[in-house]
Amino acid sequence: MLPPPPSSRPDPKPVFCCWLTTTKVYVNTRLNLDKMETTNKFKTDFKYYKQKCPLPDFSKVLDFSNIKEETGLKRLHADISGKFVERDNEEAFVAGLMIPPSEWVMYEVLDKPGLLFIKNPFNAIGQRYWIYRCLRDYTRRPNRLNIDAHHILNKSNEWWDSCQGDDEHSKSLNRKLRWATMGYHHNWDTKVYSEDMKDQFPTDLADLSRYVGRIIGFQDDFSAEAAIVNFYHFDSTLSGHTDHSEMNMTAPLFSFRYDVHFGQTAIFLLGGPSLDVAPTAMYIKSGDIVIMSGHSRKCYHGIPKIVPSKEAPWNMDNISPLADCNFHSRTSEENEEFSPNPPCKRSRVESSVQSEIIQNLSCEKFWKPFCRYIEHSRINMNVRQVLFKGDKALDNKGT
Ligand SMILES: O=C(O)CCC(=O)C(=O)O
Repeated sequence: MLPPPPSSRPDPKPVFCCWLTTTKVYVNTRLNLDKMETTNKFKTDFKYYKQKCPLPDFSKVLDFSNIKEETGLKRLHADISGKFVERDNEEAFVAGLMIPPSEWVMYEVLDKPGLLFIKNPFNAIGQRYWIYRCLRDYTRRPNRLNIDAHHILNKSNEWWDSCQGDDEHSKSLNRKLRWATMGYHHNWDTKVYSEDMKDQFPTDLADLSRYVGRIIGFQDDFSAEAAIVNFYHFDSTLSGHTDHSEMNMTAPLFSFRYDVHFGQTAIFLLGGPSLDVAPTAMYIKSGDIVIMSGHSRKCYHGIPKIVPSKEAPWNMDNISPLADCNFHSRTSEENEEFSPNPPCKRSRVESSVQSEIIQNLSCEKFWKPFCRYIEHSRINMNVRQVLFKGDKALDNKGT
């Protein structure tokens, strides 16, 4: 089951609450306590990587940007033959934000079957595009945010616009955002998706998901229906948890979730189906894509630490600043069209969105506030399928 929203997550984290409750019973029996600790290997490693003093030894953390020998890993190759064709404009657009699939560096982690890792396939503009979408657009209504419950934004204000000032209120608002949900909204209380808590899924993200899925050989089997965007700062963690909400978990081998990451580097732990399996620690860096499918889909995972990124791949290619930085700012009518959940006029809206954002993102002045955010933060977009293939809707109303 997914943990409660990061902002409301107490410390110690919920996944370990039963452990704490149980230890109370054994509090005077050191032997039993030790036994409990050694069986919860996930927790032990989580605490280890989280600790500040002394700093943990990171030398055992799997670093996909520095693979010396591929022991324990299987190199994968893009499925660019046969079924893969750039069929329509949307795909061409997604492809324009990435390096060619034949150059993607991809691995499966052998002792975590189904865990696939794609080493940053985005170009710098691609990174900027998704960072912009997550911050500026995916945080707009009707998407849901953790801060909705705090009632600190009035109805006519959006989060990104409201946290651009240099005053304390803006800065605090900026740090308070921890998640946004899209499509079928995750219900943090019941963990059950419902037709009542659903908005349209952004088409560009659905296209990206389909494109990545097809390249790794899932063909058209994945339909993006729910997403959580997580926002992390250097002191943020995400406790160990498993995913239970997606209906397809009843057939987990056919379920996959894929995560795209931007900004600062995370230490990601992936354990087993129970907490007594020691997790593998790996770095996830800006642009990396992680796919949890098959066996790994049911495994405990969490983020004990965010560490500063050594590079800034969102600035790295030769982004030629536009001769004139006269970027187009939208009128309120255009903003309607620019909604993260565009209505049916899909192609027209999507293509107008692309060129405008992409053009603007080459301008350093336009990019600056987004750059300022990402220099101290990490964004994770995780995308899931909720419905069984062929189904059009859930049969519950979620009440
Ligand atoms: O931030 C990440 O990499 C993982 C996020 C996650 O596991 C979740 O939202 O369930």
